[in-house]
Amino acid sequence: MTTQDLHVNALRNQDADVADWLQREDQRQTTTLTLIASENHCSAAVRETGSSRLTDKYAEGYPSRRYYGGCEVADEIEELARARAKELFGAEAANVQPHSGTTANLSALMALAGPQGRIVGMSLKDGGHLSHGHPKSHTGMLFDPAQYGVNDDGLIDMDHVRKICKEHQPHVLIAGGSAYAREIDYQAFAEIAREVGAYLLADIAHPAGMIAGKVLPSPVGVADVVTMTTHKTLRGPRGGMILASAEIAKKINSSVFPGSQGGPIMQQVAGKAVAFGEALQPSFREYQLQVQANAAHLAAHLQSAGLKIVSGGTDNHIVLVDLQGTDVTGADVEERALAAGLAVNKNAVPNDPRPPMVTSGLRLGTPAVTTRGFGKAEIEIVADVVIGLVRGEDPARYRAIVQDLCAAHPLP
Ligand code: DSN
Repeated sequence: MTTQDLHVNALRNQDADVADWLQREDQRQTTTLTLIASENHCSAAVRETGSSRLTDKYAEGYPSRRYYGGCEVADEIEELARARAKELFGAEAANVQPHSGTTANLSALMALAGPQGRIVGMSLKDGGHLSHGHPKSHTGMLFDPAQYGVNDDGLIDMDHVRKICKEHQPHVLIAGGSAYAREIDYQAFAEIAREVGAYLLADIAHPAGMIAGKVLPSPVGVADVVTMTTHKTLRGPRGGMILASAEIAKKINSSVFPGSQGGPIMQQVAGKAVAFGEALQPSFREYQLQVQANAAHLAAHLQSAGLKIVSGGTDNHIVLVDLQGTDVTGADVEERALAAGLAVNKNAVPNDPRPPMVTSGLRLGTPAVTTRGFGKAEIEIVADVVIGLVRGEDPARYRAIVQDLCAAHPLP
C-alpha cells in the first residue's frame, strides 16, 4: 500500500464527503482531456510530496537561517530544490518559496520598484497577466502601472513598448504573458529597459518548461529577474519561483520572506525539487518538443477549417482562437466542450468587444494532453471535435470519441 493510499483511506474513514469529492475530481481528470494551456498533470512522485508530513512544518527563513527548530530536513529539501532550479535554468540564484506566480511577481516588483514604483507590463486584454499591473490586482494598486499591447497582427509591438517606457520611465519593465503564443524577444526588451534605466522582469510562467527544455530562448542572464509558476509546462506542483542574479538575490529573498509571505509551503518545495529533477532528464526536452509540435499542428488544423488564430499560429504551447465572425462566444464553446469531455477556457482576444465572462476567444494548450502521450494523430481528432463544436454540432456526438482517447491515454 502506498503512502497516498494510506492517506486516502484515513480520509475516507473520517470524512467520506471530502473523500468522495477527491475521487470525483480524480474521475473528472481521468475522463476529461485538459486543453487549458496553464494546466498539466504532474507525476505521481510529485503528487506524493503534497500529502507528506511536511505540511505540518514551519520553516520561516532560508536554509541554515530559520526562525524555528527542527528544520534540518526542510533545509536539505530547499537546498536541493534551489540547486536543481539553478542547474535547470543556468541561474545564479533561485528562490523556491513563492506560493504562486502572483506572489512571485508581487515580491519581485516590490524588491525592484518599491512602493508606488512605476511598472510597465502587457495588458491582460492583449495577453498579459493580472499581476502585471491590472487595476484589479494589487500590482495595479501598490505600483504606478502603464501597459503596452499587441499590434494588428497579434504580436508585441516593440515600438509601442519603447514609447510607453519613454513616457512612463518605469522602475521595472515586464516581459511575458498568459495568452501570448509567440516567442518573446528578451534581448529587445532588455535593450529598452537599459535605455530607460529600468530593471527587466521576465515572467515565464507559461513557457517555463519549454525554456527549461531548451525549446524556446531563455531570458535567464538577459533579464534581471525571472518569475514563474511551477505547475504549467514545467509540470511540477502548484507554486511559484524566482530566479535572479547573485547581485539582487538578497533583495528578492527578503521581499519574499518576510516581505510578502510567512512560512514556505515545504511540501510544495519538496514537489518542486522532484519536478526539477524530472526536468533535468533528457526525456523532458523530448516532451517539450512534442508539446510544441502538437500546438503547431493543432493551430494548423484549426486554421485549415477556417478558424482564425491570433497571430496566425504559435511558437509555444498556446493556441488562441479568435471566434469573432462566427456565431459563438468563448463561453459558448467552453460549455459545449465540457459536455463533450474537453476542458478549455474562454479567453479575451485583442480588441475583444465582449466582457471577460463571455469573450470572443478560446485559449487552447497542449501540455496536459502531451503528458498523456498525444501525438499528431490524436491532436487531429481533438481539433476536429473543437471545429465541430464551434460549428454548433451536438457535443454528445463527440463524448465517445473523447472517452476512447482518455481510456487509451491514462493519466500519470
Ligand atoms: N491563471 C493562469 C493562466 O491560466 O494562465 C495565469 O496565472
